[in-house]
Amino acid sequence: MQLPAGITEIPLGENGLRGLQIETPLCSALLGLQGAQLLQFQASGKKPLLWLSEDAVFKAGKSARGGIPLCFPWFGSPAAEDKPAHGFARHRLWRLADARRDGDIVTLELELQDDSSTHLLWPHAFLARQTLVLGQDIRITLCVENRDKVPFTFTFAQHSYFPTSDISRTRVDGLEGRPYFDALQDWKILESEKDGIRFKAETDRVYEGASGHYRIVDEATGHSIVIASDDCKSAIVWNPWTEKNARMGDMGQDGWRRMLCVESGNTGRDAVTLAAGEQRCFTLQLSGD
Ligand code: TA6
Repeated sequence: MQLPAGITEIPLGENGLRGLQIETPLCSALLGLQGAQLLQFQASGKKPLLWLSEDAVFKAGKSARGGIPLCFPWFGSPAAEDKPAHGFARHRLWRLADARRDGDIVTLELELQDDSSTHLLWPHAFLARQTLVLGQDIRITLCVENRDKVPFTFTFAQHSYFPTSDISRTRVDGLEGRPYFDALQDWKILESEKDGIRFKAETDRVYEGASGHYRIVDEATGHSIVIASDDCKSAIVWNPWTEKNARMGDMGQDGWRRMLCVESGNTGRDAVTLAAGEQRCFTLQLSGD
């Protein structure tokens, strides 16, 4: 495919993965073709909007630690031991269906279709399309089409990694007082703080039926990140803190201090059921100041 000016295909790491480097007057970005994973994004004159681990690993079948991995067609750890956590979409090579530039706005469309190997994990015919519109902000839209003869149900999350100067001075607004499932306390249902979420230990919370609109405030610098979606009703808030960071091996030295995940999708009771032939799309907008 002939790529527009400002978009260049480049190698990612040493294991044969490829990516697209985007350089325009509005932004600089890097997209991994494995998983259609936006890895880096920085609008001109602003701070990086996504966090990518200094120890991120680029190899087939493993999603790089950071950016926005897509968890699909399930979020979380499935009951079956032989199935990957967070689905298989982030481990697959997506087809670049289109790359456009309108002025300085870049639009990338990538597709993932079922095949015999995905049927072993999830016995359905589907087409997933991930469209990224990159300008001063990120707009990412996942469309899922049921190409099967029967309905199917899926869950998903855009597993967004964001930077912060100091997690202990970071607040997440928009989930005040809401109930959440605490993944660290056997999914016990607890209530969110009334004055915003702060981080004092490993944090792993799943919210369902939430608003889709949140703000991350870096209180040390005054910078904030706005997360907006009318289609994603679940939110997952995660920081691995010290011990899990050390166990993970690709978080970098003390990476946990400078990142958090506020993920947007539809999980649990927000799961999506599509009739045969039906398609639904889910848009997420990310912006920084
Ligand atoms: O979204 C939070 C979470 O489910 C955590 O429990 C942690 O496992 C994180 O995702 C990262 O998962 P990964 O499979 O990418 O290492």
